[in-house]
Amino acid sequence: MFHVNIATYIVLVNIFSVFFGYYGGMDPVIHSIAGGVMEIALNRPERLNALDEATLESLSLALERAEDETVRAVLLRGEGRAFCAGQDLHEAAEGELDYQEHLARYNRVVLQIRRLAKPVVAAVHGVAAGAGMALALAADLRVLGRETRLTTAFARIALVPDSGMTYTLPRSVGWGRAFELLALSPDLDAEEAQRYGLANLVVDEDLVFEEARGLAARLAEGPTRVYGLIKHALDESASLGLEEVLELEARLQKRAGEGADHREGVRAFLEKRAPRFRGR
Ligand code: LHQ
Repeated sequence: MFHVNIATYIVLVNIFSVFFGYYGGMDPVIHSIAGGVMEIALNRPERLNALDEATLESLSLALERAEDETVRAVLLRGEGRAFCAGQDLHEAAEGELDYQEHLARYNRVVLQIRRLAKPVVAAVHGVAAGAGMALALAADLRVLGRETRLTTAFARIALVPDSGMTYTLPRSVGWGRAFELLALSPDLDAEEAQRYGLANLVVDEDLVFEEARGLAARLAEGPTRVYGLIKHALDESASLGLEEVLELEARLQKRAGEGADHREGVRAFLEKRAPRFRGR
């Protein structure tokens, strides 16, 4: 009887560990912090990191944590062979999604990335499609692999662009190209993406994470508070006239000028040494 119980116990423990290992280990977004960089990875490789409700909620939570002052730069990437294939079409096919309501989750994430007062680097390998491409465009810098493809994808399934794509895309590629990329949804290779200003850096496919980590680490050692102000200035300038932009720049310059990093930058210049910025 005792042996039966032990055996039953072992079987139950195994079932539980498989169950919790599966669900616990399948967190749709994983994140870690090291050296001032928060690395956030979409973690649904079997679906090319397609975004469903749970993934978007989890991504939003990770981005909330990125506001912590110990985080000075963020790296966004995907597990498996792709960055992100956009909305999970299995979830969409279930027919229970109210798209307008669901988009509130995307909108929150996009605004979190844009309003995060520190740089966000997207390490885009494999493919980025639909809202996955929009996420990459919401980041401040993009590192692509030579084999990486970008496609807007929305019109392929008769949808309009979302997740800020009609804002970010024409600002990079220009008005004339934007309609073409949104309506015809070609596969853009990394070289074209770079020509259109959509890629900051194109590297060998297997070096995407390494190069993006290097870039994020370098940013994390920079004047990160000022990076946040640059980001804010660029975003605001999109909807302002020249006079307002000039006033905004003056206000932000006052804030930058009062920062410890500015004092350190000037001191380092005069002392002919490298500055040690602390993001203050
Ligand atoms: C996927 C997906 C995917 C699920 C690949 N979902 N499984 C917002 C809110 C509300 C409503 C709707 O939309 C939006 C925003 C959007 O993002 S709309 C745009 C949605 N995304 C797409 O339309 C892209 C769909 N995917 C593709 O076109 C291709 O998979 C790409 C070009 C991304 C990659 O192609 P391949 O490298 O040839 O890979 P694959 O097609 O063989 O995919 C591999 C697996 O991943 C496959 O599963 P399986 O079980 O057959 O191996 C796909 O079903 C799955 N997968 N994308 N979005």
